[in-house]
Amino acid sequence: LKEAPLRITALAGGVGAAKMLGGLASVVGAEAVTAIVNTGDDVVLHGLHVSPDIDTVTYTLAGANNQATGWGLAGETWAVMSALGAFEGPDLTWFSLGDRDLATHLFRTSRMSRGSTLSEVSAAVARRFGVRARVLPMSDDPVETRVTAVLGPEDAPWGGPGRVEVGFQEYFVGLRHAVPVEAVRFVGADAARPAPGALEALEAADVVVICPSNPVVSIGPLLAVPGLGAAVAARRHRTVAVSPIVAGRALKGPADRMLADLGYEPSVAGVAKMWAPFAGALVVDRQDAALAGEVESYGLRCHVAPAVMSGPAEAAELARSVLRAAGLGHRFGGD
Ligand code: FO1
Repeated sequence: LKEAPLRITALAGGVGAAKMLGGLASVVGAEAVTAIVNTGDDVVLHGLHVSPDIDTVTYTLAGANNQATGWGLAGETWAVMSALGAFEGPDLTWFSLGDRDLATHLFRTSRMSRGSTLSEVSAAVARRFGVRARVLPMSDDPVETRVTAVLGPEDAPWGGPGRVEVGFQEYFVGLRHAVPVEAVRFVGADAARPAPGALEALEAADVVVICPSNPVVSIGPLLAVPGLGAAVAARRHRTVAVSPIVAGRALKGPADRMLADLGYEPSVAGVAKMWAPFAGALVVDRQDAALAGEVESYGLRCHVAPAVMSGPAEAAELARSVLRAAGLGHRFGGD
């Protein structure tokens, strides 16, 4: 009996999720993968709608991403940014937009100004880059992640010194996420509806993967969209999370510091506590093998496997570990 093709739906943020998705696509085929991507990082700059996590996922699945930074396009040129920097007045180049990346934002902004939804534009960008996986925003409605941080005098351009609420990119790029975080909120989440196809993708999935992204600001906004969090929780027995924290540290970005700032434990145990309502299993790196018992005490099966994706082969191996943790190892020639 020819088994139906596997269907994998992944909750994705930026760089770590993009690598995970690349690994999953290489194991089960890109057509079997649906990514539901965070849009809380989206920002309007120079009048252009920029969707960093959607673009990072799309460019990475296309094999077109800048390997050094993890975001933006490979082989980029910066003529527009350098020309923009030549003008007087406040710095307009703090968020680097490459010349070809700008075309994506021009296309997205142009199409949305004529009534296209973010879902429609994201599908068109994926087609243009030859991406066969489905790339869905978490919602077509605006959701804006805003961070309350404690700024120093040197952060005067961002409103410092003192406690200031800034947009996510002001925090992540402008302030280099180098400031303590006091609170995070997702403006608009309560009124946001899941993007078309997102709920169906969660319900139809043989396995739902919570990618190794920042639990607070990359997966958090997605789970805050009414209906999405509940749909993931309802599939808990078929949901596998991959820890973005290895040996107490984030592999990239501020996740460890942000978890600690916000009162969570920056460890696989802290991640297990956060994902307990949503996932039946957590994949942790071998460096955290000693914490497997504690992870399981929170009600998740703990699967110990190499969880640092230093290249495509490691990402594919982690994808196989995720599928094994979901009990689907037999489906792709795994054990
Ligand atoms: N991250 C930076 O640290 N500096 C940048 O100048 C920058 C520009 C940028 C442009 C387009 C894009 O899609 C992503 C970009 N990022 C930059 C990364 C971005 O801030 C993060 O990928 C996410 O928002 C967090 O996952």
